[in-house]
Amino acid sequence: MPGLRGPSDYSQEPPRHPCLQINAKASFSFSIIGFYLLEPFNAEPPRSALVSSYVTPVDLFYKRNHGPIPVVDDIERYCVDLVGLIETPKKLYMKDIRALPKYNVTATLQCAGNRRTAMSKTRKVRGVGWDVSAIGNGVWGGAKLADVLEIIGIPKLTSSTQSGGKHVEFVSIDKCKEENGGPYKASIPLSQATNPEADVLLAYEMNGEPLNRDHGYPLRVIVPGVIGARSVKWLDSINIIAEVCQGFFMQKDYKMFPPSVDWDNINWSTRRPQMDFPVQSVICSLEDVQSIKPGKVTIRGYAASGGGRGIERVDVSVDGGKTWIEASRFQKTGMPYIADDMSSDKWAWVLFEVTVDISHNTEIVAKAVDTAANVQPEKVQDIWNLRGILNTSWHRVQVRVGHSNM
Ligand SMILES: Nc1nc2c(c(=O)[nH]1)N[C@H]1C(S)=C(S)[C@@H](COP(=O)(O)O)O[C@H]1N2
Ligand SMILES: [Mo]
Repeated sequence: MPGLRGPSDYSQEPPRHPCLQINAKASFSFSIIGFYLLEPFNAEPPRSALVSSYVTPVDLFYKRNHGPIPVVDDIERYCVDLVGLIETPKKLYMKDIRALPKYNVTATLQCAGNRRTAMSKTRKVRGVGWDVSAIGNGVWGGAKLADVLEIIGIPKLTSSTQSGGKHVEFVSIDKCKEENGGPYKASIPLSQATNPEADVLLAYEMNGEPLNRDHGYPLRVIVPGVIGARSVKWLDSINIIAEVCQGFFMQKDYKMFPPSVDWDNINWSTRRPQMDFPVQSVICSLEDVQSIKPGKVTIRGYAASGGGRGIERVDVSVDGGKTWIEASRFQKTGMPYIADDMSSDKWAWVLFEVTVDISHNTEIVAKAVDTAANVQPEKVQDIWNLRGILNTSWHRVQVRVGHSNM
């Protein structure tokens, strides 16, 4: 959109919740307007906040950026350009997008770098360090991309257009150093974009409120079941293209490499861009090393899988993985969670809970199984990769039991 570009410095960042743990290099600069960040704002809530509610409050939702937060102050002028391999390019204004049927989709967004810090402890990786909270569950309100694409003459369930369009590229307003000052971008297959059941949204609401600046105001893409990197914020244009997007974040980042590949022998073109996220679970009611009193302890956490797969089971061990007990799973209170059932939110995480008796120092472990019977890998070493993505290894916490006379 002409004349609408993100700021190139961090002097216009929005206010943020003081509970968030900032993971960017926390360097600041001073100007007449005060102190401001020199790096993209990357922050996550304390893990205990994640299990306090099924829907993550907006101010506690993790924030992952690659540049300054854009300023869109003239919403009347804001529009999305639909361009590329289509007959007639079109501009869609907010009123056009709001005129389409509105859907509310409950979907979990997870950064591919979630739990990276734990992976880098076995062997160094490159990337922003995240603990276990680069994930959140939101209710996203907006138009379906499948309905938007129909406006430009691409019918539902199309995998290829007559002019050879096979992918849908989302281009943002922001400016990123990885793109040499250009915008963040990503693409998804046209077949997914035009499938109404894939629930890909152009969202203008988060948890029933207008999207805020940190999360993509005025409009962002939500690609349910896929790593967060493909859910482009601050949408500027939608480009119908023949090949997968050639941007940095599709081609030189967010790809899964085997442990044998390091920075001296990497060939980026040998791997595809990561899309669905694998099965994951994390204990959130205990810190990595936690002191507790002996007796009954309730262990709580989240489990999620990509591609719309439900969570079939969450196993918890209180003896470092020798024996397991099954945790109970829930989404909405008063309604039993049944994996892959119509009554469950297919794109959303499942919270789990189990009460155990603990009398001595031990390691507590969680692992989940999804409806395709995929299981989390035991050891982080086996899935180590140089970018430190998709750490879905068994989640472990150490408990130190303090007795009353201590
Ligand atoms: N325009 C734009 N979109 C973006 C990003 C970005 O830096 N710029 N980061 C991506 C990544 S890596 C993630 S994990 C999610 C994070 O979304 P959130 O900040 O709303 O939690 O946004 C994605 N969309
Ligand atoms: Mo991410």
